[in-house]
Amino acid sequence: MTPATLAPAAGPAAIPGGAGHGSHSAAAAGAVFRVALIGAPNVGKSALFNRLTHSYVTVSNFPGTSVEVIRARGRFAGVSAEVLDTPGLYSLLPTSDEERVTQRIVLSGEADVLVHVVDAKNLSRMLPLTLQLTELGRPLVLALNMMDEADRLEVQIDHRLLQQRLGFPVVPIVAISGRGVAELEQAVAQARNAPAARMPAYTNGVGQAINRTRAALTGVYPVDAEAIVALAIQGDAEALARLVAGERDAARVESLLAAAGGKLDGPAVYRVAYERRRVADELLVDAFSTPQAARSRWSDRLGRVLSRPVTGVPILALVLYLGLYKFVGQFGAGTLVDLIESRLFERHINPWFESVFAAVPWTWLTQLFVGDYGVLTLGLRYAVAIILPVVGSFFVFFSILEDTGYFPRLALLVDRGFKRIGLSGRAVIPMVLGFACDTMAVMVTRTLETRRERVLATLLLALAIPCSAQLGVMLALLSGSGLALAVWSLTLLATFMLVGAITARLLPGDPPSFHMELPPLRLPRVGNVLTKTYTRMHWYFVEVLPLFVLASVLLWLGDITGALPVVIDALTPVVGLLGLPAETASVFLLGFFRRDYGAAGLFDLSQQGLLDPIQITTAAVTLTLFVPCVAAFLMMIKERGWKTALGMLLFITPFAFGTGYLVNLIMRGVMS
Ligand SMILES: Nc1nc2c(ncn2[C@@H]2O[C@H](COP(=O)(O)OP(=O)(O)OP(=O)(O)O)[C@@H](O)[C@H]2O)c(=O)[nH]1
Ligand SMILES: [Mg+2]
Repeated sequence: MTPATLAPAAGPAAIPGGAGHGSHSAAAAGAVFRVALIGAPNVGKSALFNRLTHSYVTVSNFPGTSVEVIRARGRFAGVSAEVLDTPGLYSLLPTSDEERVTQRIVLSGEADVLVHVVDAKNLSRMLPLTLQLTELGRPLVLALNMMDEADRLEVQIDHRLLQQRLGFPVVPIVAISGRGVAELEQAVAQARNAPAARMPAYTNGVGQAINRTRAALTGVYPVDAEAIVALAIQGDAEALARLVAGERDAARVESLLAAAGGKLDGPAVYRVAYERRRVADELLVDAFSTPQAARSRWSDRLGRVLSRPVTGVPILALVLYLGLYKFVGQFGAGTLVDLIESRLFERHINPWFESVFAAVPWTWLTQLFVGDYGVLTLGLRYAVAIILPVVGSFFVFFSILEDTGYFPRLALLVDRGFKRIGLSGRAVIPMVLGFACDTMAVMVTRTLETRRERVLATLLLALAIPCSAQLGVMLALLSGSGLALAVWSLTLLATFMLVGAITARLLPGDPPSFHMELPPLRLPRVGNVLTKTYTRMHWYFVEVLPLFVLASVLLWLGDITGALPVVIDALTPVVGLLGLPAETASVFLLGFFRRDYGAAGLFDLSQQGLLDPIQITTAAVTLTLFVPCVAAFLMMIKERGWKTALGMLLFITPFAFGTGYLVNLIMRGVMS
C-alpha cells in the first residue's frame, strides 16, 4: 500500500476560480494575525494556550473544561498575534452547544492559522479531524501534545514522515512543561505565510461529490467551500445555512446536495467520516504505532476499580468523607474559621473598627459600618472569616480531584442512577462543579447534548446542589449533630432524585445517550492546583464581596428607614411555621442575596446557642433548597432564558419552604 500524502505537490490542485478567502480579518488591536487552537476535549489546548499567552485559563483532567472561547495575546517569532482557546470538539460536526461555538470560529475564517492540538498517544483517533481541518484551506499546524505520556507508553511516532506526507508542520510538544513550544511558535509564524493546507484526495465517491458540488457554487465564502460542502453533505444545519446564504438559492443548494448524496453508497454522514478515517490510516502507516503491552497499566486498573459499583461506591464515600467532611468541614470550616473569626475578628479587628467609629458623631454612619448589619462587622466578617477559609479549602480539594481524572470515572459510576432522572453520566461534570459554584456549573450545562437535559440539570443545580461556600458552612453547622447531618443529606438526595425523576417524566424528549472519553488517571500537579485554587478564590471574591457589601447596605438602609423591621415582621410567621425563632427571619433575608450568606448567618445564630438540632436541620434544609445566589440566577436567565429561569424560581421557593415545614413536623413528631 502506498501511503497517502497531502503534500501540495501530490495533493489535489486548488480549484481554479474558486472563491477567495474572506479578508484576513484584523485581529485585536496591535495583534498582526490570529491563531486558533482547535482539538478534541481534554487534549491540552488550554494548557498550551496558557504557555503561548502567559495567561491563565482553567486546565482540568476531564473533557469539557472550556465552554467558551478565550482570547489573549502571544508572540510568534517576534510577531504579535491573538490566540484563541476554544472548547473541545471531536469533529466539525457538532453535537452540543459548546462544540457549535468552535465550529463557528472555524467556519467564520477569522483565524489566520489553525493549530490542531492532539493527544499524541491517541493520534490515530484524532487525525481524521486534522483532515477535516485541511478542507478549510487555511494554514495549519499539527501539535502533537502529551509527548511525555506517549514516550512513557512507548508510542512510536515519526513526526517528520507525517509532516512530509501532510505537507504542513507537525510539532511534538509537552504543553505542561513547555517542551517543543518554541518550535511550535516558530512553525506557526512560518505557516502564516506558507501555502494553505489542502483537502486530501478522498476517494470512494466522496472527493468527487464534494468537488462537483464545490465547482457548481458561485458564492463567496470565508474559508474553502470544500469544508462547508462536506459538512452540508453530512447534514449539518449551520453549513447548509451558510451555503444557502452564499448562493441565495435554497432550492439549488438542496438539489446539489441531493445529487452529491446520491453519489455515495450509504448515509452520507458515515461515508464522509469513513473516508477521512481511511485516509488517516494510510497516512499513519509506518509513522505511528502503539505497543500492545502498554495497554493494561496501573492507572487502567485503578480506573476500573473507581467506576465499578461494588468498589466505586465505597471509594466515593471515603473520598467525600475525607475531602468534604474532614478537610473542608472540620479543617476549613472548623479550625480555620475558628482561627480567623474568633481570634482575629472578634478579638482584634471588630473591636478596632468599633473603637475607630466610636469617635464618629453620626449614629447612622456608625451603623452602616459597624452596626448589626454593618458593611465591616457583618459583610466583611462573613466574607473573610467564615466563607473564605471554607471556599479556599474546598477549592484545594476540588482542584486535586479535577486533575486526577476521577470525575469521568464518577460519571461512569453514576450513569445508571442518573438515567432514572433523565440525565446521562455526562451531567456529572456540571453537577460536581455545582458543589464548587452553581453559577459556573449552570454555564457548563452547555456540554449536555439536549435542551431537555440542560433544563433538568439547571433545575437540579439550583435546587439541590449546595455550592462550596454554603456546603462548608452547612457542614460546620450540622457537624455538631449526626442526626441533623443525616436528615439534611438524605433530604437533599431524596429531593434530587424525586424532582429529577418527576421532571424527567414531564419534560418531553428522549433519554440522553452517554459516551465520555476517559482520560488517564494522573497525579495532580501542585502548581496547577495552587494556581487554580488561587484563580477561583480571586474570582469568588470579586464576585462575592460586592454582593455582601450591597446586601449589608440594603439591610442597613432598611434598618434606618424602618422598612427592615416590617419585612422581618412579615417573615417571622413564615419562619414560625417552620418552628424557627424570629431571629432566623433576617438570616433568610441574607440567604436571598446568597445562600452562603444566609448559611453564615445560621452558623452565627447556632454558635450563640439560639437553635436546637431540629431547628438547625429545618433551617439548613430550607436554605439549601432555596434559590442560589443572585449571580447564579442571572446565569440561569442567560443560559436558559428568563421564562424558564423564572419558572424555576417560582417552583423552588414554595418547594424549599414546604420541605422545611415537613422536616420540622416529622422530626418533632418522631422525637416527641
Ligand atoms: N502529561 C501531560 N499532561 C498534559 C499535557 N497537556 C495537558 N495535560 C493535562 O491534560 C489535561 C487537560 O488539559 P486542558 O488544557 O484542560 O485540556 P483542553 O484541551 O483545554 O480540554 P477542554 O477544555 O476540556 O477541551 C489536564 O489535566 C492537563 O494537566 C501534556 O503535555 N502532558
Ligand atoms: Mg480547555
